[in-house]
Amino acid sequence: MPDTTLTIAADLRRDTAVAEIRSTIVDVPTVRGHKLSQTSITAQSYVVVELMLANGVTGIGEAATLGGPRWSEESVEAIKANIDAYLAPSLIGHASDRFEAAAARMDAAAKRNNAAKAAIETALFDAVGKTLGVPAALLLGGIVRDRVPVLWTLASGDSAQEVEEAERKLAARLHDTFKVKIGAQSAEADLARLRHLSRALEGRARLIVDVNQAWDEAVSARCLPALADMGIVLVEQPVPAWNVAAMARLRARPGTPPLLADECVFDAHDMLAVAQAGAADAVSLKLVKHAGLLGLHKVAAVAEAAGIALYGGCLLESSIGAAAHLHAFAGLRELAWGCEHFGPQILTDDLVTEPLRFADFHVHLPSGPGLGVQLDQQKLRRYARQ
Ligand code: MUC
Ligand code: MG
Repeated sequence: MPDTTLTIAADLRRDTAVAEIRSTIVDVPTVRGHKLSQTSITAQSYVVVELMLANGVTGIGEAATLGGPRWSEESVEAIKANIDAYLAPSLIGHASDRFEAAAARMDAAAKRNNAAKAAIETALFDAVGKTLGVPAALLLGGIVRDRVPVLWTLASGDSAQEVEEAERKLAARLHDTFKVKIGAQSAEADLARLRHLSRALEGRARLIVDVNQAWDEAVSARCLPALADMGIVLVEQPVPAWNVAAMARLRARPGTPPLLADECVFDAHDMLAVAQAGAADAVSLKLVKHAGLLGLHKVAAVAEAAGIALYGGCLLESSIGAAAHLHAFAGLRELAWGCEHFGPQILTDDLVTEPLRFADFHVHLPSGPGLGVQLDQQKLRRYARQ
């Protein structure tokens, strides 16, 4: 009796070699201005990756940025250039189901460039999942959760408008946790804005803040107790990413709310350093930081080992990138802080045929093989940068 398993595996291997990788820069308008400490946007720019296998199946991925090379060092222009010149060539002919080996090849072809790598690895999981007829989450260890609590970010900078926006999201049963972007104005102005928001929403919603590295240690020491007094339940990246020691000292001060590490944790080594320094209570997991779904799970494993809680982060991805994150989050044993994948809701349009489902304060894992979403070629052409 011939061993058919080996034959099938061999066919799969030959057929699922990477044949072509295509990258497209797109710009999608947002429904309102979105202001952070270091940048302000009225459109989201992405690089959409299409990865074709020898068997004809196409997988998709997305690299998100926020206001050019200002949130991190990557910009869509550089992401496309490095995918086309270095990362895509490193994978042509590679067996697409050899994910870790693919990540090693990309690391040999380019240092960092984590958002670019994440978009390509996402497309690998999508293509292989579609080939095998299984969800990407299954290839990562299986599904623990089919939906994730999802927060909304308030970032117009105008607290009256933000209260109105939060009321609309609460009434629609879409979001009851709100992340407020601060750091673009003075700490005093932000504290006044937060007092207005916390009074207006008291007892009906949870508030967290993201300072996006804008405060130094002295300003943080002065303001963190005031945030706790207002009932802010989590403070994200108050100080610059390099200042892990300050995060640890601030966290040890009485009256400091739980701290969420974002820009200071890109890879598993950063996570270990933050854990050893006792610098965070939680960590924001994002594909653009961890270079892919495998990297995200490695960071999560270090955090879990250190007793650091997990928070499903974003960079305002469309339904492509948000679906990729949901598949990475689906298999985590715990995700104490839910996620912030509101991205598809802040865009005026989406890039997939059927956007993600938001209901009952959750975002739902799309069913179906691979990412469970399909690229809308017409939208890709409409928003492609000429
Ligand atoms: C960040 O720093 O968390 C996440 C939500 C948002 O509005 O900005 C991103 C980036
Ligand atoms: Mg952040």
